[in-house]
Amino acid sequence: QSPRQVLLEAINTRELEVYFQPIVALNSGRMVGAEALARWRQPDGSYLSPDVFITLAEQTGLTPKLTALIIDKVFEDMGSWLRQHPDQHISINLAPADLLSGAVPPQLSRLLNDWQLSPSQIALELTERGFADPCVSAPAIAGFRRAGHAIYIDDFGTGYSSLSYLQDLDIDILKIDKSFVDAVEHKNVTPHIIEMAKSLNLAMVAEGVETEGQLEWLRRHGVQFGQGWLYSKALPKEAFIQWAENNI
Ligand code: G
Ligand code: G
Ligand code: MN
Ligand code: NA
Repeated sequence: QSPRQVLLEAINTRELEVYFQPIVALNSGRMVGAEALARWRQPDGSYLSPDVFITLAEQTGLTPKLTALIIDKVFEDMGSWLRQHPDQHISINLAPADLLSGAVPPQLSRLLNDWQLSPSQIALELTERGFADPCVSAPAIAGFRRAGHAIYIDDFGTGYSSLSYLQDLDIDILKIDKSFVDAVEHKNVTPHIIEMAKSLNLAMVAEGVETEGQLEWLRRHGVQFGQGWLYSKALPKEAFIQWAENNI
């Protein structure tokens, strides 16, 4: 069997799982939401890195199927919890092919209606790579915004999106890539990234926050939100809900 066939089988049998990593307001330490992260457990019990199978999906045309399963599972796992916590949200990662396919907006609209949830409870994360073709990304983003979803730019600082382009798109939040968070106490690039976000009037989520020192630095520099192992790793549904109950 080819790697593509194995992945397709795992999608069709709904074997892929979703974990949830809390996103926290840095000043209060309170949770504001979570990012949904795909996980694929192998027969030997180990987990294959999403960097591997997300890339495999992108290279073999399986992204729309994979994304549809992840979105289904986000609602299956968290729909009822989101109903009980209307101020909380889950952010879902989309790949460039998801913007092209056009399948995500109707799926979200159907599930939000089934679960009677507000579109503000589902945010969408797009990487800067996702902007490669503005003719595709601009209308897709506009559609999500019209439907009431927030848009997060993932891995901000690692790509090449021009500031004016980001300004034209109706973006809500920039996620500062972990590599810049790692560097805060030693290098000088991160303040520039933060200044860019501020000049665009965008809020920020710092990714990969691991230490109190980083937390202090980020707070001092006006970064509002963060996620990382300092708070919690990505957790399966039950463990996540338990963590959330203690941190809302
Ligand atoms: O945190 P983690 O190691 O699980 O994530 C590795 C990479 O895989 C990250 O860049 C993350 O954005 C990406 N990723 C995780 N889950 C998904 C998903 O459901 N869809 C897409 N497109 N990317 C994902
Ligand atoms: O969507 P994105 O590619 O940004 O996914 C975030 C990735 O970073 C995931 O692989 C997630 O598991 C990982 N991650 C999240 N928090 C931390 C952290 O504090 N430290 C490290 N080393 N990795 C993290
Ligand atoms: Mn992400
Ligand atoms: Na990221």
